[in-house]
Amino acid sequence: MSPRLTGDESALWQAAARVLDANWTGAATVPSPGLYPHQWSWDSAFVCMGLARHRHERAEQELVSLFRGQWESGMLPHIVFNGGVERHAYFPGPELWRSGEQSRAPGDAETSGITQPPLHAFAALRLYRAAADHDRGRNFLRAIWPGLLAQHAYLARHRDLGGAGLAAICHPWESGLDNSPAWDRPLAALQLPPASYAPARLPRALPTGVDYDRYVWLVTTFRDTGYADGHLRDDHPFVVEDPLFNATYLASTHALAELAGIIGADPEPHREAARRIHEALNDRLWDPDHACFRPLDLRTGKQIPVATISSFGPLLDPDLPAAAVRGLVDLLLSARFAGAAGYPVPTCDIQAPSFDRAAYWRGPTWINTNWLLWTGASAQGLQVIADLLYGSTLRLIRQSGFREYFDPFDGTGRGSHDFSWSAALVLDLLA
Ligand code: 9YW
Repeated sequence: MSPRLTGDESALWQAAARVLDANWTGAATVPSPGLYPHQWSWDSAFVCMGLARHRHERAEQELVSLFRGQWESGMLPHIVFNGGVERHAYFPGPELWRSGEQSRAPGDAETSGITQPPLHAFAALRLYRAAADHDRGRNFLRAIWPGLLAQHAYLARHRDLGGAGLAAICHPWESGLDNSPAWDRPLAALQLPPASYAPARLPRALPTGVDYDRYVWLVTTFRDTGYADGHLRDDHPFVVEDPLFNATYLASTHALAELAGIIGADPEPHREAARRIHEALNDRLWDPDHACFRPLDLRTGKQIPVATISSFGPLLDPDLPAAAVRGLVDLLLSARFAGAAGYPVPTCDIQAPSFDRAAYWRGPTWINTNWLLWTGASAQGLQVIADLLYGSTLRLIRQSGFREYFDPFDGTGRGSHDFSWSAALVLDLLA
């Protein structure tokens, strides 16, 4: 069902809906059929926000399929593999993760062994709000509630490695921003054994070579402990508190409090959890000298200096102090992030030596991060910024289609075509 739209918007809506229909497997949506033939966790949350506007039942199914991959510990894996796809269609596939050997992993689905930004309670709340039938919506929430609670309990119990209330990531892939320059330092500090990994054939324009060696080594190191929580706490060499990951954690924790109210559960524990995350986010990841948020490397105890798109994540915090809002707005509108008039936000500071306009999360602009900033700016009452993000994000799609990512200076489309979250979030923007 499409909302009342102009002719041009209606054509865009139909095109976005066609992409999502084509990428639907019958149980879930793949990010891109050729490149990513499985189900990814934060992709599904974004897809759910779009499907909520288009095919409500499918949006519910999307989340249900994802939570089928949830581990006994509550860990929601970043990939749920599609058993119907040829085993070598994607690397790293189930053979790297070996979830089948883990008693805590589900018996009927192969998955990865790490997680991704926890946007799912936030998505479930938006899904409920978009529901035509609220009784039905409430029933769905009751069904998905235990999975959401377990996901958050896992993060609080097993990922609060700094002890202050934030969730730490143990792999760049957990951030969703795989090759962000933010991870260069902690990756460079890893001591890899010689020839730990023979590079596989990578049929994709993704980070390769030395980065991939490090990514894969981090996985095998964790996997070979049986994905032990104690290993993450005591030994794992990559442990970082990331602003964007924790901003989604906070937004979803607030959403849990609201969802609790809707289904008749107690919202107070979630409000309390949100207060704790908010405080830790602002105490630990805010850099007052540079007026922006930065990841904290728990192995060195130092903040990571480069400013990236993640620095703006805390705009999702409804209680963000006014000084932080001002600092982020100044940075966003400065030549470091608003270098190209008419195009939305690059994923890395344009003036940083590591910026690369063509390289994935090292510079290009992405629909999902623009959407998160748009959502945050709208919630902060930053209407002019929200409108700028809205217009420039739709401009990318009108100019170049539903591409995976875009050149931040001229809007050229890059990566895969018909990318699911690009289409889904357009539906949400237009609705
Ligand atoms: C990979 C699926 C995923 C996203 C990540 C993105 C990329 C997969 O694709 O990672 O092979 O590196 O970085 O955010 O969830 O769209």
